[in-house]
Amino acid sequence: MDFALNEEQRAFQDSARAFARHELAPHAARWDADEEFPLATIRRAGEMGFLGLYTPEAYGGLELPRLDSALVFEELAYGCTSTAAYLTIHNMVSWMVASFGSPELAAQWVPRMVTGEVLGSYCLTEPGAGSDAASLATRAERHGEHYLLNGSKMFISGAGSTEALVVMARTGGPGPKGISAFLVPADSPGIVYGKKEGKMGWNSQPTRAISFENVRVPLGNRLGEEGAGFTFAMRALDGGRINIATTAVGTAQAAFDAACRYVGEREQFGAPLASLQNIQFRLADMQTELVAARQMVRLAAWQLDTQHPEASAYCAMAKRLATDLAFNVANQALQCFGGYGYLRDFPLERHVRDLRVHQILEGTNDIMRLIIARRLLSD
Ligand code: FAD
Ligand code: 2MC
Repeated sequence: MDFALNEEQRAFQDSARAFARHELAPHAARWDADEEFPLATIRRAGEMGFLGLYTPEAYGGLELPRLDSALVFEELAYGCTSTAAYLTIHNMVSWMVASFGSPELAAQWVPRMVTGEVLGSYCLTEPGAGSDAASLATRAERHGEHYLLNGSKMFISGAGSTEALVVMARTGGPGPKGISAFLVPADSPGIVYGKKEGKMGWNSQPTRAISFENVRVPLGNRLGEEGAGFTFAMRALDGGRINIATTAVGTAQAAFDAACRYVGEREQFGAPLASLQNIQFRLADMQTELVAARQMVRLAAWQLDTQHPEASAYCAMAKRLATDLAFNVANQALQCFGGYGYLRDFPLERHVRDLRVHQILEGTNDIMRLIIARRLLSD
């Protein structure tokens, strides 16, 4: 067993770190305040390969293992959590189209997704179907050579600024087996986007509801067979949960590093805060939690790469643990800053706001517990 990263992994990490420091970090506070979706920067991320990290090489992606991809996403989140998180969703979408779409559909869309010419959104959640995703009600009725899509989606990341929607919709009866997945061009007639949601964090990417009214979707835009869509959506989320976990770790590391610098400089009672044992112990716990979270994420990513039968449960464990620990680390880092941590002049409050949603989306941490418990009680 070797925990060291190899030369190639370190090289990817270094290039992501440089991109995060130069292209993301200097602008993250402004993107947050102005709620700006940084399209030009996202396209530059495409030039670096970050829009197709685990997308097959056949369609222009890097086809990296999930472990290597997680290293890159962690570094990108160090620079801007919200932008890095959108990049992970885009990667998940392009991977779905490449993996489950017909070769013709994949060849038509995926190479443009890898460059950033086409950006993607993942559309599972509905107003009435959040955690219970298999109860979704959006319908796709077949009419000859196309489907007619009707229904609505909620909380869709990137919506209104993306070109490709992967939509899970019902083609059959109730439950997961009645669900199919489709690639829907985002400008199709009959699609209406809701207002940009006002959010606590993740402000450099828009989130909107989408409604579909008699949207024509060609038969060839279905991913795989009818009824396979829910399994595709869940398989995508296994990797997605690693991504949400690793971006949480990268953000918590940024908060931790800022706290370490601050307590060395800030003096109270005639000495730097770092000389106080309670501050030292707080930092020691934060560092321990960061290492534990990171290692759990890498273990889950390795399980997914090796198609381990326990991989889905480990992805859920990694997401639950890393997002809870990362939120705690960032919150403790904010505490080290005292009142200054609460000011927008410092990045701590943004880190805490951004991290909060990692405990909610791509399956709440309660749903992660449900997945883990079902697995451990199943044998
Ligand atoms: P609910 O399912 O109503 O849950 C409410 C509470 O009840 C939670 O605490 C939950 O843990 C708990 N709960 C529910 N069921 C159980 C249970 N069986 N056992 C124990 N506790 C339970 N979705 C997409 O499809 N695409 C996106 O791009 C996307 N982006 C998002 C971006 C943001 C900023 C946000 C906030 C959400 C996004 N989502 C997206 C939706 C997200 O995945 C859902 O919000 C999430 O899955 C929870 O669903 P819900 O909000 O309906 O909560
Ligand atoms: N990989 C492959 N197949 C899977 C799977 C996985 N990880 N998870 C489930 N399946 C299959 C499962 O095997 C079953 O098929 P079969 O009967 O043939 O064995 C089928 O899918 C149904 O699974 P369940 O019986 O577990 O379905 P149930 O409805 O009981 O629970 C649950 C599913 C709760 C795990 C799922 O609804 C879930 O993950 N909910 C959370 C929703 C969520 O994560 N939303 C995220 C939206 S995206 C987002 O937030 C973004 C920011 C992008």
